[in-house]
Amino acid sequence: MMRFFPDGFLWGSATSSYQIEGGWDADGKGASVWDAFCREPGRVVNGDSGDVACDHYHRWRDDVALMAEMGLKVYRFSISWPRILPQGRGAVNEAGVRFYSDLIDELIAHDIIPWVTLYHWDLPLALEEELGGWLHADLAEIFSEYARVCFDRLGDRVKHWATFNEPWCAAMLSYGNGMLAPGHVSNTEPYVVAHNLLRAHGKTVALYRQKFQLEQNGCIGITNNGEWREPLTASPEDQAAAQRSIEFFLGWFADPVYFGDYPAVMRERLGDRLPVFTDEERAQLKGSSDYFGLNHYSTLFAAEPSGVDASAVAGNGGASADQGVTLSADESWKKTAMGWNVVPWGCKKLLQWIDERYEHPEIYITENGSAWEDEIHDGIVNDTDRIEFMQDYLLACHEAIENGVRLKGYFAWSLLDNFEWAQGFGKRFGLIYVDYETQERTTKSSAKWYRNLMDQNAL
Ligand code: GBH
Repeated sequence: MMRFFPDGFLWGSATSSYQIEGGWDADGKGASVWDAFCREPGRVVNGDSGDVACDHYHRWRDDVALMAEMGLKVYRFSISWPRILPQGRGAVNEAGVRFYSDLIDELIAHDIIPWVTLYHWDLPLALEEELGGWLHADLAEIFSEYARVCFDRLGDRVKHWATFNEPWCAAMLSYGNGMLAPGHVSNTEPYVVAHNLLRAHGKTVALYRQKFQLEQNGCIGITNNGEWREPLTASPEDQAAAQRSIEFFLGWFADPVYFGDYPAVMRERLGDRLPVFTDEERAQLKGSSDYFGLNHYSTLFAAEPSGVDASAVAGNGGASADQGVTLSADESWKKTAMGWNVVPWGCKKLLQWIDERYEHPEIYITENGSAWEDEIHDGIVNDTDRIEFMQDYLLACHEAIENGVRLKGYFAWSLLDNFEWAQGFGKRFGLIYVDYETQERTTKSSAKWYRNLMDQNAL
């Protein structure tokens, strides 16, 4: 049986600047917090860094040719802020603008839609050193000025913008458990950082809508990461725990964007640690996304804590313990090389949860994918686990669509194997295999499978 996706469904693949570009100090680029973080011993597995990564900064033309060969309709990538503004503000680095401008032209020449994220975690180091990064309230204004440069110089051709990729990670993993740059550990900072990220988002969307949208005729939104939390049992306590967990995760960022404020349960549990929006900020935030961008990877069970020390539970320590939920996995679930559970039905349930809570928005899955122990033999990477993963997650997406969810596109993470943050180059998510010694690219079996799917618009 062929399962068709709706007409005009946007098939794509995604990357981010620091993970693939390299050229870390090329042509006037400033340093980012990741350039500094990778140089701190012990931060990244194997001492890896994105100094060279996939050398996409120099190989972009060939990479676009590979995308065209794959039949991609959309390419989602991010702009490196310090490539455009080496100090984070002030003088524009023309070579940096030219890089993205040329890339965009090349994509359009190949009929590939550029889907551009303004921030995928590579904050200019100067802003970290001078202001303390996202802890500083001025970052909202400073970010929107950077965005203005991008709209102004690239918005004639870019019709799909996202302000932030996964603000949850940028707050919780960068300032909560220290896994991502700048590596802070705190149970107060994530809430301040999240607040400033949201303020920056609201301000930037307002700017785009007032000064650019009418003329440029594009859309703008935000991409949040959300994992499904399934109640461990049917008890009301476990059901409430699962709901609370999703509100602390996805609702933290999506509620302000759709309703203008944080979930009530966060206010109850966090009290003064949760900052308060001004009336103007609330008004700016409410309705500030033209689409619901979702990155989705996995699922866990959620339960009301029963022991004394709920915070000791794996994956739920530090500031994450504020939600008061015990997370667990089913031992029978298949796990990826990241240790994440493969639970396709969780994807369907999450899509339906979003559809219901946020009043039926247009949703794009801006990332979904998996890492496996890919190996190349005689020029072939036979990544059947990845094909199975995509197939099963897309089946779940298709079921959600049949149930009325307005899912409009799906972007596979990732186009290329790349720098997997604190995990370095050891984890491979790509549809295309990268040999980091020679920079040779090899199309995996999954890319061929995906091309066929995109061509048919059916599973
Ligand atoms: C994304 O982050 C990033 O946008 C991208 O840069 C990165 O390379 C890619 O994914 C792969 O990591 O066990 O249910 O709690 C994903 C971040 C993924 C954070 C899954 C938390 C835990 C799943 N997350 N995750 S769960």
